[in-house]
Amino acid sequence: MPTPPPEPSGRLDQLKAALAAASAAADLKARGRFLVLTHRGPDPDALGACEGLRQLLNEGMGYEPVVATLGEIHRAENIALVEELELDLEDYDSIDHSRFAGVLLVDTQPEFGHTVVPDDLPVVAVFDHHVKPTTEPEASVPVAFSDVRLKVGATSSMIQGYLEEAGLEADSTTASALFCGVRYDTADLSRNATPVDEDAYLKTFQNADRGAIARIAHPPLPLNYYSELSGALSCARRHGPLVLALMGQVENPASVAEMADLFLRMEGCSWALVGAGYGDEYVLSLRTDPAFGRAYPLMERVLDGQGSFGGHGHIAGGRIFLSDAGESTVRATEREIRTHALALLGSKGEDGIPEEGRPLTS
Ligand SMILES: [Mn+2]
Repeated sequence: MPTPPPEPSGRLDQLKAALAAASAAADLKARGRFLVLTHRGPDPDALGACEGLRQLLNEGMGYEPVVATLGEIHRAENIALVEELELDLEDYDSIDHSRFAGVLLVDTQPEFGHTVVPDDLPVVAVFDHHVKPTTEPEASVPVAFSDVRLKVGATSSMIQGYLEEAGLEADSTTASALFCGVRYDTADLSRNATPVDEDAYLKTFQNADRGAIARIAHPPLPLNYYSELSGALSCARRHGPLVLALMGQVENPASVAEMADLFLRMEGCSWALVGAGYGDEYVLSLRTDPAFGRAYPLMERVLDGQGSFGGHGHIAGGRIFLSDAGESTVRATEREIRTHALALLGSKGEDGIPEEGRPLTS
């Protein structure tokens, strides 16, 4: 049964009770063992929250947690985070479910499109800060303990709160991972940040490995980053406040978010939408200027019922499954996205913008 949102001070006790009940109900060999999962292709906030739960469950409660991830990690910062901190991540696809009493899910919710939860294990706890898309089905997975705080900037901040409530100080690896989670989801507390995030950012920084977090912030970049940057610069078009770049097929899907971040920094850009085909998926990133509004409703209208998406504040990501990876399918998808994005401009009263937009370079 889903529980109502807990009172601030009661969360840790409710979580402990849910874990104890799940452990007691499990087979002998699975007792005390929990699987910590997040969304596909985890970002720093997801990884930070996983590491925080690892320490909370292990040191704070004497359980054996295993963190497992699904999907490749592409973004250079995220790869650097895993490597610099030597995170112990198992591959979701090779997990033996019978070893576990239940699942804890962070930075996502069971019904989200980019998330897989085993159907043979109970979901004991969910920690998240994302809005549930209206296109997702009604909650169908029962969750014993649910902590979803839409205003909080990072799930890592929420998990730091649990560590503190349990009287634990994050160790260097955990603190570094949590700090990166808060840092990247809130752009160093400059967006979507609440007092919970400020507190977590400052406290985790004290125990973080400063050399590691500096190297994570400036990771080595693969060669394809530069070729995709070149491609994005030539296909990007300015449509009044919108910078739209639909890049065709890419080698590295992380380029999509990279370029969206880069374009949003352009003077006069209030929102940036970047998309590219990667295998049989079309990947999208949308960023908005804080003064302009939230990213999530825009992404919902750009997708217009297709694919899946998620987001919070000024960041949204989406994906559409393609019937094939061929160029004509990618082009057709891009035409549709472009039409939807430009229709949004119209509805915001931006007249006089040429239909084809303006290139960045003449
Ligand atoms: Mn997050």
